Amino acid sequence: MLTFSESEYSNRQSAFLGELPDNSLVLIPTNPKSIRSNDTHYPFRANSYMLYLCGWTESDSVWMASNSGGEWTTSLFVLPRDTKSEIWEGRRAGPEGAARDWPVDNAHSIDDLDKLLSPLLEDCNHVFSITGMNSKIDSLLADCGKEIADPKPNLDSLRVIKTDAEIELMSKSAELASQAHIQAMKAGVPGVGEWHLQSVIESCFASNRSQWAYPSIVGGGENAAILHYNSNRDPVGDGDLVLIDAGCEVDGYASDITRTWPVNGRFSDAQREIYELVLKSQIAAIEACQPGARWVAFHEAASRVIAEGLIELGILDCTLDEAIGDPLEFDGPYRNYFMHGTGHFLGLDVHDVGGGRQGDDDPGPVLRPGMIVTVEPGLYFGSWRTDVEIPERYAGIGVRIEDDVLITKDGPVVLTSSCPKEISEMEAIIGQEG
Ligand SMILES: [Mn+2]
Repeated sequence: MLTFSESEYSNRQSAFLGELPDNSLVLIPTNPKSIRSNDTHYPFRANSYMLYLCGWTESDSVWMASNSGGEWTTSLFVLPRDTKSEIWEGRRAGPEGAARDWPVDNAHSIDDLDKLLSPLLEDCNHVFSITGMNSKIDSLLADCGKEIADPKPNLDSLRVIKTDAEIELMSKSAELASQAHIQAMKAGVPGVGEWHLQSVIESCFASNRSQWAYPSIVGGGENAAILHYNSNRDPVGDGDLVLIDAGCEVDGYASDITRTWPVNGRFSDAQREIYELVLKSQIAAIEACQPGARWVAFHEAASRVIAEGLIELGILDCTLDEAIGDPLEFDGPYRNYFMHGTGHFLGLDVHDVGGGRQGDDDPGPVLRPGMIVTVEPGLYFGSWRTDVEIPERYAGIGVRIEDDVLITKDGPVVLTSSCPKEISEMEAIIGQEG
């Protein structure tokens, strides 16, 4: 089943292929299946370029386009029908189904790839392929004696601007993740297991025909100050905050939300001071997500508020300029407690294409309508840390707040706005289950 209309895919294909020279051959392979243990595989998920160009979700496949005759012809090479394999592994569309129901001109068995590819490879002047994804394709291309160009820059510049149909799907993904976080807040109670909150979140995903977009992070107490904590095996004590960074995938499109709240339903004074500061910085960063703004603008907005706040709370004893550091690098001592970027692109990949890693020297793109970014400042005071002085009042606190934001010509639109983040809103629903 195609996620979008045929015309959505053909528009994407024409926009991509229209920029390539005559006599080109393009090969986009899927990623291989990977083994989890012995003969058990991780669930297969087709790579996002394949999903973007034609919505094909089966493994062991290649999307191909060639314009040797002037016009572009697109093909899928897929696993052939095979009753014995299908009994064990599931039904296949096969080349007949692929040609009939997917947005390509024709389709073939993957077993015929070598045979059909070699004359095309010989005749074409330019070869484009994503290498490093499929070793079989890589070795086929290595033998052809031609330079292999990377099509990702062309594809990424298209993928980074979402179409109306993509925005609609991503809004659904954002709304489902918002509801899942609300369910988790309702299940909050002193002593609740991180794993239990994880199950509430992921059950909400699964019961809505979705799944996680990345392993859910549920960190209580000190675990909230570990950025990629996801063992989720500790109980969350009375008086502790829990940080939940969890998002789902709807028809391939990710959402990515973080909320931090006290499992007993009441923020302590110290927790409130840190939380309000992170929230203020997050709201300032969202406001900075304006069309035409430089990529780093929202990181700078968040950083400035955080640096000011750390001085006001007495955590940093210096001037604002000193706290921020180099005015281009933003590398001052506020980074001791806010050590990641303020956001990333979001789409088919949770850390989507389009460039712009914040916190290093990539100047990144300019924000444009149709882009979707996350905005997620945080502050972390892990008491075990030895790299920096941890203020006693805040020791053990970790807070991050993350929303998904669509850039429009009229400014930022928060797609995850139905997920509460004001203290009073959250305190009213924590533990209200049943
Ligand atoms: Mn994120």
